[in-house]
Amino acid sequence: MELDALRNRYLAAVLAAGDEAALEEVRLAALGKKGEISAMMATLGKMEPEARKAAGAALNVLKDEIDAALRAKKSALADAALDARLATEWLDVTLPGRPRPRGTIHPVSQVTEEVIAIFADMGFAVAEGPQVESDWHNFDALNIPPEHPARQEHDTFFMARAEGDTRPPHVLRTHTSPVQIRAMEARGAPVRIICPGRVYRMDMDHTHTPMFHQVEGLALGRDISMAHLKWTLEEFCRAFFEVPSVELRFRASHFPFTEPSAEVDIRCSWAGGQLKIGEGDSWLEILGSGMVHPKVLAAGGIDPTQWQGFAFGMGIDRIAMLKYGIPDLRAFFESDLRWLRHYGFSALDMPTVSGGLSR
Ligand code: 2NL
Repeated sequence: MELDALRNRYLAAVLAAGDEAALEEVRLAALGKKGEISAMMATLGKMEPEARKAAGAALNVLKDEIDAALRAKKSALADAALDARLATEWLDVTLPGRPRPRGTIHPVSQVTEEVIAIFADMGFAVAEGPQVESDWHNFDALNIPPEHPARQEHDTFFMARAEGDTRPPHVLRTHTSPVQIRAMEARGAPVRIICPGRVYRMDMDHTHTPMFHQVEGLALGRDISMAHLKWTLEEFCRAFFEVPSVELRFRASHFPFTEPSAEVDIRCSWAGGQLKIGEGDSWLEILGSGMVHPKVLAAGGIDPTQWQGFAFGMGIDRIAMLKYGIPDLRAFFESDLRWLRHYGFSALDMPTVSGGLSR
């Protein structure tokens, strides 16, 4: 009778347990080391052999019964918990996919990477520098003294000066040349670098934007000559425009920072209104270049009696337009998504000289 009451009480408690923790409490109360059934088992030793046999068997049956009920309830609780999770964590796999908006690589970024890949292949490292420059790095060091007309031609943006500060104001760099001055100061010679980046001039019309992109190159050694310049630029143009051969024309020119100086044209054709590089009877100006002026070497801390070399500069936006047939410069900086989708590149097609530049 006593065991029946015990059985009913524990089986009811098992049924009533709402979660695994409650169920574990029931198990401990009944079958735990200090549980009620265990305590009763401990009293068997003091019984007469006949009574012990009967009581022991009954207790074992009861223990097995409660144990079975506990297991059944435990598995029922686990099933219920899984059902509850499945009820909330569902996914309608028949829904149509929602394509995420996908960006593209801007033609300026693409062309910058192409130019870097080509020059890296010829042993040029990339150098970068500040866009707000000292007047000295942007002009004086490049043999452009204060009264030089080139200062006016550059349509410079000047930074605000503190009240009473009489030093020349800093400027938004008008070319990436100051990066090369800094590289000469920091690395000395020999050196082979290219400097791509943003430059600023106060100019705005069909073919000019107040911010545009330039890449300049510098190679200094004991006996680097115009011949090296010519080979380097031919090699660059062949790789960049992806044509088997190019013809360049060097026209005598003038820059304050090079002597001699040359503007470089590339042979092209406009037949049918389509620009074709490398063939035809027209010439297209693509860059400026020359042998670095001794005063510029000296400004960069390099002895012009020991070292010499070439430098060149070109507009990234301009060569991007030529290569990819983009008609309007100003659209480059308008952030028009339709334009960006049309002229942009896939992020997965990083340009390499061996793998192709513009697949
Ligand atoms: C152009 C012409 C040029 C350079 C840039 C340069 C830099 C140093 C020393 C000497 Cl540190 N020269 N740069 C030389 C010749 C031409 O750019 O038409 N750029 C768009």
